[in-house]
Amino acid sequence: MSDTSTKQRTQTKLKTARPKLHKVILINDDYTPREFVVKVLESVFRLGEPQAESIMMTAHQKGAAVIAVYTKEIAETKAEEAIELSQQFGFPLMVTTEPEE
Ligand code: NFA
Repeated sequence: MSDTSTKQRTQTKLKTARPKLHKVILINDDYTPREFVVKVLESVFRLGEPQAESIMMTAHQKGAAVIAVYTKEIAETKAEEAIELSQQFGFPLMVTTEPEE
C-alpha cells in the first residue's frame, strides 16, 4: 500500500482567455492637416465624423489621444495602415501602440 499522506498535489492555475488589449495612440504634429487626420480615423478605425473630430482635436491640443483599443495584432496592423496611408500623401502622421495597464 502507498503512503498517501506525503502525496504532492499540484494546483494548475487556469489561464483566462482574455488577451491583453493594446491602445492605439494618435500623436500630434505640426504638418498633417486636421481634415486628413479625420479622414484617416474614419477610414482606418471606422469612426464616425464627430468621434474622429473629437479624437483629432484632443491630440492637437494635448499632444496625443487614444483612438481605440484592440488585441495586439489588430492594434499594430491598424497603426501601420494609418502611417502608410499618411506617407502615401506625404504627411508625417504618427500612430503608436502600447499595452493597456
Ligand atoms: N496639429 C495638426 C494641425 O494643426 C493637426 C493634427 C492633429 C495632426 C492630430 C496630427 C494629429 N494641422
